[in-house]
Amino acid sequence: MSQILALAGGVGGAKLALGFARILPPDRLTVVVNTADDDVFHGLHVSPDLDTVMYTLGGSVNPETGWGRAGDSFNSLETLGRLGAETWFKLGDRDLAVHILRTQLLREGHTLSEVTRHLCERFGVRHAVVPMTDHPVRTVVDTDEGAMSFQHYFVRRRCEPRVREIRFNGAERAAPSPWFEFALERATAIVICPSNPFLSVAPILAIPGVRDRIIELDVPKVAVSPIVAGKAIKGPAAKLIQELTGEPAGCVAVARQYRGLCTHMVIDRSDGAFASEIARLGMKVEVAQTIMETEEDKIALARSLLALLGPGG
Ligand code: FO1
Repeated sequence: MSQILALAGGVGGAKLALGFARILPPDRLTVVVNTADDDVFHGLHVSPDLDTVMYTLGGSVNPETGWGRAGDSFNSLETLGRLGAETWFKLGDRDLAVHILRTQLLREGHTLSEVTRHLCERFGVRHAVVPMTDHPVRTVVDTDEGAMSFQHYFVRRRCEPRVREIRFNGAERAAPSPWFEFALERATAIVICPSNPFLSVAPILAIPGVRDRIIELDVPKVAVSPIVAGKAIKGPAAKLIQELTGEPAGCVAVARQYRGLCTHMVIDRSDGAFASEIARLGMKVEVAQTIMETEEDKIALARSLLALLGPGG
C-alpha cells in the first residue's frame, strides 16, 4: 500500500495537505510539519505551522488569513496590550486556548508529538500531522538590522530587512520525531509541499540524517514550486531567493534548491516555458495548476501529484 510522506510549512503546505487528506485514507498520509517557526508569546508555546495544518485539516482555519481560527475574537490580546504586553503577534482567544493547553502538557513532560496528536484528535484531524522533531529548533534570521527570531522578522518586521543568512539553532542536536521516523521508513513517495524552501522546508532537511535519508530513498520525490510567475503565492520566498542566491526569483531557482534531492518538480502552468531549463537540472517536470484557491483546486493538485508519482502515490 502506498504511503505518502509530505513535508510542509504553514499556509501553502496546509492547502496541499488538505487536498491529499480529502482523497487519501488516514493510514496513507503523514504530514511532517516545520517547527522552527515555533516561539513563546506571553509564556505560551506557539507552533504556528503545526496549528495552521491542524486547523486547516480540522476545518476551523481562518479562511481570510490561512492561519489562526475562523471567527476568533481578540479580547485577551486587547487586555494584554492594555496591561503593557507586546501585541504584534495576533493571537486570538480561541487560538490562545490551544497554546495554553499545549504549554501545560509540555510542562507536564509530554513531547510535542504527543501534544500534537492529542490536539489533532480533539480537532477531528484523522490524518497524521506530526512535528518534524520533538527537540527545540529555532530559526534565526541574520539581517542588515541584526539577527532576529523568525516571527520577529516575519510578522513584526514584515520581512522587510535584507536577509544575509538563515540559521536553525538546535537543528544539529535534533532528531526526527518518532512519527517522522516511522514515515521515513515506510514512505513510497515524498512530496515537498509548495512551502518556502529556505524557511519552511530547509529546517526539516537540516535535522541530522534527514536530507541524506531522503536522497537514499528509492522512491519518487516531488516538489511543488511555491513561486509562480516570479512571485511567491504567499510570504517572502521570492525576496529571499534574490537576497540569498542573487538569482532572479522563479521556479528555476526553487528547482535548484531541490537539485539532487527531488526526482520530480511541479511548476505552474504560467511557468511552462521554464520546464526544459529545470529538466536540465536532472528532474522530471510536470506542469499543473498550482494556485489553490478553492477546495477543488487543492484536490485537483493532490490528484495530479498522485498520478505523477505512479504506483508509489
Ligand atoms: N502571521 C502574521 O502575518 N501576523 C500575525 O500576527 C500572525 C499571528 C499568528 C498567530 C498564530 C499562528 O498560528 C500563526 C500566526 N501567524 C501570523 C502566521 C505565522 O506567523 C506564519 O504563517 C508562519 O509562521 C509561517 O509559516
